[in-house]
Amino acid sequence: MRTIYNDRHALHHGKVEMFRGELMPCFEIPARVDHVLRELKARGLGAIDAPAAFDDAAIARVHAPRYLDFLSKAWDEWVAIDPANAGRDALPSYWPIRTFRSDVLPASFAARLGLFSYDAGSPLTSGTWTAARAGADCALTAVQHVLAGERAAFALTRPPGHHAGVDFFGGYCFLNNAAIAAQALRDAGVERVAVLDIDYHHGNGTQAIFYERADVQFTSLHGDPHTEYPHYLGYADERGAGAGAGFNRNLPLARGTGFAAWREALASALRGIADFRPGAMVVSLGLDTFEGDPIAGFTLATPDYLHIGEDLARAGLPTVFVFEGGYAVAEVGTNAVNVLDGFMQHAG
Ligand code: SP5
Ligand code: ZN
Repeated sequence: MRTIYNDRHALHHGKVEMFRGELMPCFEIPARVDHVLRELKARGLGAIDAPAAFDDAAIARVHAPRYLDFLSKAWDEWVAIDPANAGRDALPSYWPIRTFRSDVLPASFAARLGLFSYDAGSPLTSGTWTAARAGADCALTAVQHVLAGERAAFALTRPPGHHAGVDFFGGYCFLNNAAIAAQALRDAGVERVAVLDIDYHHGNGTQAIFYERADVQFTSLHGDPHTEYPHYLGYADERGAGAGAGFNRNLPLARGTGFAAWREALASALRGIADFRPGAMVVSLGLDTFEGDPIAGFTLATPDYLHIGEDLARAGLPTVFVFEGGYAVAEVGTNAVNVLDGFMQHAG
């Protein structure tokens, strides 16, 4: 399987995130991708290519113009407030929740930082825009290879994407690479696209982007949002709305769920995807379902990821894999490549 990779991911390197009233070191760090890259090379999984450069049009198919405008200039605005900010990450401290206005773009940078985000765990850094933008190029390049007839391709990129919505960042995510890939497949003429999200956390951004659409089906296996981040979306009764009614499916699982129950849920998810008869599938590949993950609660073990790849291959669909979460840094490479390796062994 071909991997699309660019080292610009490392330009996004947050220092701290807010947790229990304290700033603690970020979990989402460049070394995550370095480990996956090393494992891909060690196991000779396939070519590792640089992405092609795409203009902003494919990204603007998913994200709002005022959000892209904000993100692309945010770092310069942050440093303009105070030159000392060059040595600090930008983290929001207030947000316009219910009863506040979101139509006004305040002059204050801090106010706009809150308007376009939903948590204090996703630092914006000097290289965030460049890294996220290169990541979207990786996803779009992976799409091109699949459109050209390759069975599958892997966008190895960070920051991750599935928590980012049309006009907000959060959950370490800034541009929704999986959604951008799915939309690109649609725009290239694939009539129905399935997005399968197997990150530990519900892909609230991806769900929201496609919630009222019948042409992109979203299915997610994740920790029960009653107890797990992102808490405010991802419940089983969210089935889509309007034209999209019936095209959204959430399979929340209790903290502590092991591979047997998780794999049954995956089988159910794949049956729903088969019923949709998609022309292609985008997999949001999070590895934070691993038993050793520091911020998640499932108990999947390293060999289980080979079986996940096998099950995904048996869906028989042209597949774009997009790297998402997974914070057990020493093991994330083996776990990710196990999925891809298991897939290729059964891709037929
Ligand atoms: C892409 C992705 O996996 N994003 C996850 C974002 C989760 N952010 C909030 C995590 C809060 C849990 N912190 C637990 C610290 C345990 N010491
Ligand atoms: Zn996650």
